[in-house]
Amino acid sequence: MKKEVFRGNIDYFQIMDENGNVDAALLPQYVDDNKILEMLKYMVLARELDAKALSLQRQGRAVTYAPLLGEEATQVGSGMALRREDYFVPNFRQHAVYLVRGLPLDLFFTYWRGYEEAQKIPESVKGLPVIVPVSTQMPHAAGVAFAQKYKNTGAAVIAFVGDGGTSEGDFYEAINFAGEWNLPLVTIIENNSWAISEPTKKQTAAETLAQKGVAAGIKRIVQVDGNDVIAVYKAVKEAVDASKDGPSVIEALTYRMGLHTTADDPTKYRSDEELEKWKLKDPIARVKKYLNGKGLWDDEKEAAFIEQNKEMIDSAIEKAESFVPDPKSMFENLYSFMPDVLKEEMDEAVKENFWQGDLQ
Ligand SMILES: Cc1ncc(C[n+]2csc(CCOP(=O)(O)OP(=O)(O)O)c2C)c(N)n1
Ligand SMILES: [Mg+2]
Repeated sequence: MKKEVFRGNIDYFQIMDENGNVDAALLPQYVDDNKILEMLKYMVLARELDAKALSLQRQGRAVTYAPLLGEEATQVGSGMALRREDYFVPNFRQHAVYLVRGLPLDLFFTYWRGYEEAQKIPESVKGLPVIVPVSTQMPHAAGVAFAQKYKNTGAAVIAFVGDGGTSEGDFYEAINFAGEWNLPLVTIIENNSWAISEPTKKQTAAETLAQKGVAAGIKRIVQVDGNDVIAVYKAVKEAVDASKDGPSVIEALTYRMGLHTTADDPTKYRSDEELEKWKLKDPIARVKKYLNGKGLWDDEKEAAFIEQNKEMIDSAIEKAESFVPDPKSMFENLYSFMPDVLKEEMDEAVKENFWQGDLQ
């Protein structure tokens, strides 16, 4: 006897193409021009902040930074699709999600100046701190989603993972757990085509990263143009709305147009032609074309908007740069209670005053 026991498929969709043309059949009713304008403004602001953080690092005023250039649509589209009660779990590149969720900008700059104190994320943001060890955020995200289900809060948890992150055991464990427990977990694979110098096609023999969710028994799986903010918004909104019925996996196809981090030089491993090809798919340019055609945006409006943000950004940087760390926090935040041996080290450090002059 022989019978088919499984068959699956993954759909891809794009709503706004590279030229700003919209597929009217796919455009949801809840996305009007005002919404699209709001999306554009967040993306432009995210790019402005990103450039500023990069420039601060180059001036020695920030530590290693992971730019988001090129990934604005994936992050803004996702962030805007969340409801107030939903949580998000980032890795280390989702600055625009924090932005949309209202993280005070001085905390963004303070963290990237190297101060963990800025990782006490305000409760209203409903986001976990930046997580650098690849994919370790995934089991945490599944745990937060389990808590929502257990407490019956109705909230969804949106977890971000990179293409490289989907090769880690933690990723599979988390989505397997979410599938088995039918958790309100929305996993967004931010496939920016590279994991440092490793291209996505070398990560896996699978045709898509989205299909990894199939093995976890996850029913809602989709691949979207991650440079199309409307497609991302729709995919995440639908996943969030359906989260009470179980988990989703969304693969957003995007491109890291900049550096992996400020410690990286991508010219060593990728071609200019590839970058040029992706510049034509810029997530911001297509929305500008669309809104320009409607008379809602132009270069003048954009210049005024960028200028108008400057004061807010500069005062956030000023606040971040006036932050004076308490070196005791190096010791205090390691354990829920402090072991004696650590306390001895801390007391000695305080007595010796060993950091004076180094940190300020
Ligand atoms: C467990 C672990 N292994 C290795 C690293 C070093 N590392 C930092 S980012 C990165 C690549 C991540 O690629 P991806 O998941 O695609 O995210 P992206 O950086 O492209 O946003 C690696 C290998 C790390 N931080 N953690
Ligand atoms: Mg990547």
